[in-house]
Amino acid sequence: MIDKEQKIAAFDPNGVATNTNLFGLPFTYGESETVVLPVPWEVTVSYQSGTANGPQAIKEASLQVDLFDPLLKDAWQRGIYMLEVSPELREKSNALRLKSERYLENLETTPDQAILQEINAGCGEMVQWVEESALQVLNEGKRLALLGGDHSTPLGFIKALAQKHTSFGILQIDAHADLREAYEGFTYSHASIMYNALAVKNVEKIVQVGIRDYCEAENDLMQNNDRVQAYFDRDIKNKAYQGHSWHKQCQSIIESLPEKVYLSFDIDGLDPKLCPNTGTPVAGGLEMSEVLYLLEELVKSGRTIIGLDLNEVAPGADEWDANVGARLLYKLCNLMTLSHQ
Ligand SMILES: [Mn+2]
Repeated sequence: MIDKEQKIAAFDPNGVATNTNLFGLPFTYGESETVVLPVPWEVTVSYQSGTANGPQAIKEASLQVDLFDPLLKDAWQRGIYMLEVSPELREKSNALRLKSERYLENLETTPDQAILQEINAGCGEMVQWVEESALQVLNEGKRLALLGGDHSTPLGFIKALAQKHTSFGILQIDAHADLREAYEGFTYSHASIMYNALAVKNVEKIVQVGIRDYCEAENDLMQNNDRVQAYFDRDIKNKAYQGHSWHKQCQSIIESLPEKVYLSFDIDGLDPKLCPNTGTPVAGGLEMSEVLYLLEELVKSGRTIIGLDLNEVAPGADEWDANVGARLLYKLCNLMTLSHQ
């Protein structure tokens, strides 16, 4: 049995991947500082499906990601280990998704309350499973990145973090506000994740960036709730057109956040050219370089990323979304590590 030091000595970070682990890294769970929890779940997806395939597709695409990170010396040596995709969870998502489609077909006429209850109970079990899985990893002193699935998946993780931290903020990158109360009747809808996060009292503040698709009720909530602060895509772009630098805009976004930050990254916050197959794409949005700059500045400010999720990545036929998702995941994990130094 060779130990981690021997694996590091034997591994060529400049060569092609020689195994099928996430990012082709040679380490076990025990040898890795960061753990990726895949949650292949898409029960309440509204438009395009496929996000449950995200974790597996990202894992496959991750073999192409170069391991050098100019910000974090020998980043790969820290170890990032992806847990197995749970086939039971995946099957449960598929079964409930079929029911959800049938329920939505009759939503305007005769919605089936029994099916709705069953879906809500099943989603509640997923939230519970994520909370328990996350706690197990956190209790071993590791950092955790959750990989969705749709945007309903991180609620259990946020609840787990609330057991570890009395107060923290959420930085949400997203096209949507996700502040709907039980969207379409679904308590744990992807469109309700931040509404549900507000029920966790340790969540001191939710700072939203890139928002460009939201309803009037969500707008009211954003305007009237001190715990929610939105940086709309329109305002970000307008300020840029008027000569305000992205650097300055990033500083005010970061100043809105407390010291401890949970990052919830919905890939649809990016320009949809980077994620054309995501569940609910919206024109506009952020460039990869803009988002990474924001996060680098966040880390530079001294704030700590206590956990993160990347969700709504659906691979599509050409795997482009998974390619973007894999590179993004590597950067996010490294930034989280950097924020703990
Ligand atoms: Mn979202």
